[in-house]
Amino acid sequence: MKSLPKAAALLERARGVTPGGVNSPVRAFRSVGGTPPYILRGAGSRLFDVDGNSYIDYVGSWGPLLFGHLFPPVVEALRGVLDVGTSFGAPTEREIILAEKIREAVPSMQMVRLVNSGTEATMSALRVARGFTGRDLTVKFEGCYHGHVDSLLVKAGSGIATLGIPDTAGVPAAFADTTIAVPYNSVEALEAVFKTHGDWIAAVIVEPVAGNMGCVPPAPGFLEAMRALCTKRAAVLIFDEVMTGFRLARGGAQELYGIRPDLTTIGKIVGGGLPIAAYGGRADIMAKVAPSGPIYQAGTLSGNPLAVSAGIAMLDEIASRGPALYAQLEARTAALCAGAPVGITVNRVGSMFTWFFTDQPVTDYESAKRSDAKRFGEFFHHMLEHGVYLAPSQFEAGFVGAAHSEADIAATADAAVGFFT
Ligand code: HOZ
Repeated sequence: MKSLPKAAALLERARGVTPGGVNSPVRAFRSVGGTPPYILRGAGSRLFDVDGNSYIDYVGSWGPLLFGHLFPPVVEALRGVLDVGTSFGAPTEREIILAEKIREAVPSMQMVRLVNSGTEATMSALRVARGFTGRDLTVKFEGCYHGHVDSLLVKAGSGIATLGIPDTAGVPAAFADTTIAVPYNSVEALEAVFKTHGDWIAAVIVEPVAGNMGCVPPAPGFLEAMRALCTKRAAVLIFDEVMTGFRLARGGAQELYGIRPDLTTIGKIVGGGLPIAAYGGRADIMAKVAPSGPIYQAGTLSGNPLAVSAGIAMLDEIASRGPALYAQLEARTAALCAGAPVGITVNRVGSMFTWFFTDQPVTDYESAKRSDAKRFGEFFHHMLEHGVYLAPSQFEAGFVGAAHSEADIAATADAAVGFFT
């Protein structure tokens, strides 16, 4: 394992003041062991740590950095805001501009509400679905993660899967009981749940391409069947596109697969590294949100000028690069994932990818869990030693961005081949 003496000292210090020494659990490297590098700065596709190492970064702040670190248009937009004020808690024209740009890219989001994190977006979307339908139950999929919303921490992926936490302490049973979790990609299981509970289901929430159990694509027909069932039983279909939004296509997974959800949550790329997210969808549903309607949701920093300006810069860049951006991401990620050896299953959709340490197909949470965690840990540390920064968990997706050069990709593929041979 890489020796990181300065990081080790910082981690020790951090443990005295923060639980586990980190502000989000997966960062602690618990499932892979060793010490997390402490980051000094980023530039383009690279991270630089306090121990003098540099890494090609495939975490990209867990997804937002589609154009890499310190992307000049975002930096410039932020500088502009610093001259006028960083938070007003009052309406600004910028918020309208961003909401209009979101709607232009994702037409199903007819009305948009800006919030501060993906968790807030999914929490709010669920409340809106319940308020709109007058029903209480939510259907989610095992291994999907929708932030740390009480009722959505049932059979969740990401850190919950990484740390193997079965039931999160502090979530009242009454909240967890409002959620039914079914296997990802199982139309049969979804039909069965609707058969039994259809009259009480407010919403089905899904990562249309799962990223929080590693990357798991939807099987052909899965999203279509979900859409049809929700329409038939008047349940609200929520696409959690916090990870896939603006990543798999300008219009997200819903554009890629041609499915129109009722509500959508977005985050990550829409802030380019600043804390912002949004939920939105059908105008008749969103009209129920306060102050237009009776469903309450609010936030002091919602729509704050820094995050909104970064978002505008990101969406302008995405629009101006057009389909060529996604063609480039597709080609680079395909090159990275080509030539996986026997015994490894590579899942990839666009620029999201995961190397699973199993020779069996990974189509849901159960098959993802069959991956050899010990071998993944060895691979992870091999890559780190070779200057490649991957997510420290088998249950997270990797992200290629527009800042990754062909040389970055070739160096990363070489490092991986070095492990496998
Ligand atoms: N749950 C996040 C990724 N799926 C990780 C958040 C973080 O550690 O920053």
